[in-house]
Amino acid sequence: MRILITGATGQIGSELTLELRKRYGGDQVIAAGHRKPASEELLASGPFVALDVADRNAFGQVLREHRIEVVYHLAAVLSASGEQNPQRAWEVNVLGLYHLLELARELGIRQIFHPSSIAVFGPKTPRDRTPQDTVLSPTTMYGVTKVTGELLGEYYARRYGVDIRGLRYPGIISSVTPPGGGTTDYAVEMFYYAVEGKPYTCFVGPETALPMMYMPDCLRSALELMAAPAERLRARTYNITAMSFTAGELAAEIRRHVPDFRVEYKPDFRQTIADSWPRSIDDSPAREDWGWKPRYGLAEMVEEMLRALRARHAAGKLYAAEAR
Ligand code: AKB
Repeated sequence: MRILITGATGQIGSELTLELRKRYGGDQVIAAGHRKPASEELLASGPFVALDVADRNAFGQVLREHRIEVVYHLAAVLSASGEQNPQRAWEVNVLGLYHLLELARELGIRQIFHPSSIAVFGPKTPRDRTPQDTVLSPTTMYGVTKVTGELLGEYYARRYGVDIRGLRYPGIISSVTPPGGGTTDYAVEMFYYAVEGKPYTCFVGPETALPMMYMPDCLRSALELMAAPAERLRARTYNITAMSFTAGELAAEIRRHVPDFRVEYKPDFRQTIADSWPRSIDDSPAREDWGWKPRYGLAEMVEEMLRALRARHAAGKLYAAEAR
């Protein structure tokens, strides 16, 4: 199976690339990104190509040259960056997907994974245990692009038989590549500061609750959805979650392991974005249709995050500033 991962240098892409290379072999999995990977392992374990997904010719060339059959299309501008540059968010998130869908029908790409986000929801959506089928009326450009992406995918599936599948990811927490430009990034940054022994200034208030997921669950959910028999799937894009906590609860859980960790709260424009998103998600359709079940809750995730980041810190390979 020849696989392409766009956004391969990003938070999810960098780990998904390594996982897919373990399963299918390094040469079968092509990593594509708009910048050179920071990780030596990513460069050493298989091919890397530079790609701007908004450039249709370049996208087509990569798909043809590498005889790609399956695409994990992770390239995206996230919510906070999207508010700084909404035009670029549209180009990458919508135009990039549109090019891929057109190329998929032309070249007969077998399967596409395209993540969506809790950002498809907005202030008019019920905020607790937000259901799968509900109001999709986001107030961020990122949310607008993700709703558009879901609808485009459904159209191409119905009209042209493209097998595209997606998940509405919550905030993803990981210890390898820091996220960039998201509203949920504080939930990763906090760990870096705690491990470095530095106080952290959090850009949302302590009462802000959002749904979250630890990276191993995030990777497994994508791979399980892609492997699910098509006839079991009632939706193209599923709600998915693992846990929900407030920023204050996360700080308190970290403090159980790092007692002198200090957090100051200074909400900025990202507070408004967080306030427009669900506090918790109902992912029962994913559980019923393809057996989704998270393995990590808050306590297990915090323990593992601290263990992984402390090891990097001890090896001199961790800088709190890199998480910002
Ligand atoms: C963001 O904060 O923008 C992302 C997301 C929830 O999609 N992490």
